[in-house]
Amino acid sequence: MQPIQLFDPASSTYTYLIFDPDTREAVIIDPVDEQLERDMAALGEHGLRLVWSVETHTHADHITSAALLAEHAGARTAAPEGCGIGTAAVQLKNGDVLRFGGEELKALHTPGHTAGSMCYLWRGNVFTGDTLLINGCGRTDFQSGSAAALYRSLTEILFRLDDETVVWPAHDYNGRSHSTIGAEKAGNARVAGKTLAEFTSIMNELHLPKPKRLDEAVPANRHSGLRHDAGGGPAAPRNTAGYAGDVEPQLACEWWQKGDAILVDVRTDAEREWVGFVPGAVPLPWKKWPGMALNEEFDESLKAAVPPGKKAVFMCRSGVRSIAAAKRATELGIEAYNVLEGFEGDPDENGQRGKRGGWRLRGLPWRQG
Ligand SMILES: N[C@@H](CCC(=O)N[C@@H](CS)C(=O)NCC(=O)O)C(=O)O
Ligand SMILES: [Fe+2]
Repeated sequence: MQPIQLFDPASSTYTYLIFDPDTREAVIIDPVDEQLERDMAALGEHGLRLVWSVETHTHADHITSAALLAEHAGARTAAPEGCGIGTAAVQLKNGDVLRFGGEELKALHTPGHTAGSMCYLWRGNVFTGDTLLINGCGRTDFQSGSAAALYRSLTEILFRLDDETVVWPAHDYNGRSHSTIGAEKAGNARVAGKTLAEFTSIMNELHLPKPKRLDEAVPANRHSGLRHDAGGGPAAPRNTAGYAGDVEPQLACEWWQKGDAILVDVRTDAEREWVGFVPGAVPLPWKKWPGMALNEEFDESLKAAVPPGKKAVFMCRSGVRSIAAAKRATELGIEAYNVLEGFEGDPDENGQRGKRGGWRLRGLPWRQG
């Protein structure tokens, strides 16, 4: 069985979907935020239930959709422990195994492209991230990269796998899809037959331009792709594109209690019942993801709930769906805000939600469902 390989042309990134054919539980590796709609469609098409969203490293060239997939598809997030992705629910160590149905994905710590980078093994396949590319390898000139560490990871970890192991990289800039350990060991232009000194000198002479989205991508990817600051922030609304602004839960509550705003809870009925709800908030589940057909029922209920002249503040679990809903409300002519950190807050380093904020942990009104 082969992984499903998906390509993002803007960043030349490969995303992989693998699954257990019996239970249909699936894992996605290195998803790209702009491709959320494609990936949701792929899950639907193959009848898959996404249980894990996994990163090979903190990407510098695109933003992950891990947080979006957690919200929209219910995936748990996992990332290498050395990558500074504190929002990932599981921090992977070398040798750790992620289970999906009866299948296992095994993490191998392969530092070099970045200090935390990992590769993942599954049924004779290795997902090499930017550690090993086809006839190439990841650069080592930023994000705590190290040519010496990469040389060790390539020659002492990856090249010791069986020659037949199929190599699935995170990028290819020349249209190639996969390779094998045997082929790379024999012919990879940067590392095959090279000494450490030769490899280091090749890496030092690359002089590649900095990835165009580096400054935007790295901070966002450390928060699983959430673009807002998970640590709190200013009390005043922050400007955003496509809706009126992001607000702290306290400010949203103040507006709502003064009668200036309607509070709209876009979580599903099950989430509200299970986790807790805000008495007086309008329940209006947001079940769409970007690009999906608009839902007239949502629009009509929203227009009925928000009288002219009032603001609407949208809340979900951690602040992803609420942004989508605030954007839609804006299109409908409503002054719409997003409640930062949602009801439960982003997870902390240990996967515990709410410690960094969120409506529930800030002493704002709520009740168990
Ligand atoms: N041109 C791309 C960046 C390409 C790039 O630097 N890719 C990284 C992976 S994130 C790399 O390691 N490339 C190795 C190589 O091109 O040899 C962009 O602007 O986003
Ligand atoms: Fe990379």
